Amino acid sequence: MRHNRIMQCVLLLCSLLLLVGCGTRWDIHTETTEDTLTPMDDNLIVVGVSQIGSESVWRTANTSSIQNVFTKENGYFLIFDNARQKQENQIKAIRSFISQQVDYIVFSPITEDGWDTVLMEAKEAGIPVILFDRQVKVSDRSLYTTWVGSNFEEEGRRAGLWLAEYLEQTGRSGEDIQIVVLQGTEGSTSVIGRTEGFDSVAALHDNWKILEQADAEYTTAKGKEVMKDMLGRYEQIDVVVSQNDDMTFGAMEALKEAGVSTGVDGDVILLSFDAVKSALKLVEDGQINVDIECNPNQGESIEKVIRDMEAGEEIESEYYVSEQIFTPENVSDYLPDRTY
Ligand code: GYE
Repeated sequence: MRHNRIMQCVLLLCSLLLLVGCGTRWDIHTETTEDTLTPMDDNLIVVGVSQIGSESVWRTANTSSIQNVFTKENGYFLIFDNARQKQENQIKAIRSFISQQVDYIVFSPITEDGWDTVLMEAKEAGIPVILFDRQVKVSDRSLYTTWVGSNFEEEGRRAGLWLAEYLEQTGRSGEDIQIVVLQGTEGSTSVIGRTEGFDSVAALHDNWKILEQADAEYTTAKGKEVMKDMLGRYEQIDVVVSQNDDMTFGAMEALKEAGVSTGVDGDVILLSFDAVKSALKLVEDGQINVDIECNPNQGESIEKVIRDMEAGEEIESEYYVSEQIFTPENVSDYLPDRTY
């Protein structure tokens, strides 16, 4: 059965390639590795993965964790699509997976809305859907099997609780604190959760004033642009909360160009999220005060779900990955072994 399906996949993929002319395989947004085009034995599980894009260091690590586990050696035929930050590309990819009759559809929805129709098509095709990283808002929960990712609201809370403790430790808990927030992709689960979590702590501190929360799209370029604009509009900024390290890198460039220092002995307290290695080095240097980890290594958890489904095991409605926070006091213990 799987062998026929796979041969259909190969034939369909070849016909799709013909349709897009002499262009490379990548014209249809599907970065197909060599081995997904070779004839497969009939025991491989066909998995279609729609990834949001390549917007951040975290996303690259997240993609690697998936591609490293869904290999032929592990018993999988992987069809991977990079949606380049566009929901319509994800919907196209999911429809392509359905027409190729994959065994599982795995995807990280760029934003929470707009998925009911295509997920109903997958359900009608009898193809289980597993979400990772971000979530969907749908009218019928049965449109997907489960979700693997982070507790974003807890991440936001951790940032707020760390700031409260830091201000206490530095004798500033009674001061008026002006805060700006660089948010990621509007409408994404990580932004919604991190914002709600941080705001829930900020609401306990009357002396904290959140001046603005602006969409900087989780990218370095936009992070720099938005930070520069804020610096031009606010007389006093005491804290910058940046919802991923890539925006933090851009914000630090803008702050530096404005002659504003960050971190332990800086003018501005800087909180970041993701905790990728390059940012943790800045924590160790004291330029970032705290980095709230968001664990991108979700591939193994997703693969375990599929293995359990293949074995007819009970599946949970959600699976959380483990995470912590990093400060100049503890980061050196973890940096040497950090893989991303
Ligand atoms: O923080 C960011 C990526 O949804 C947790 O998306 C993910 C976020 C992550 O672009 O780097």
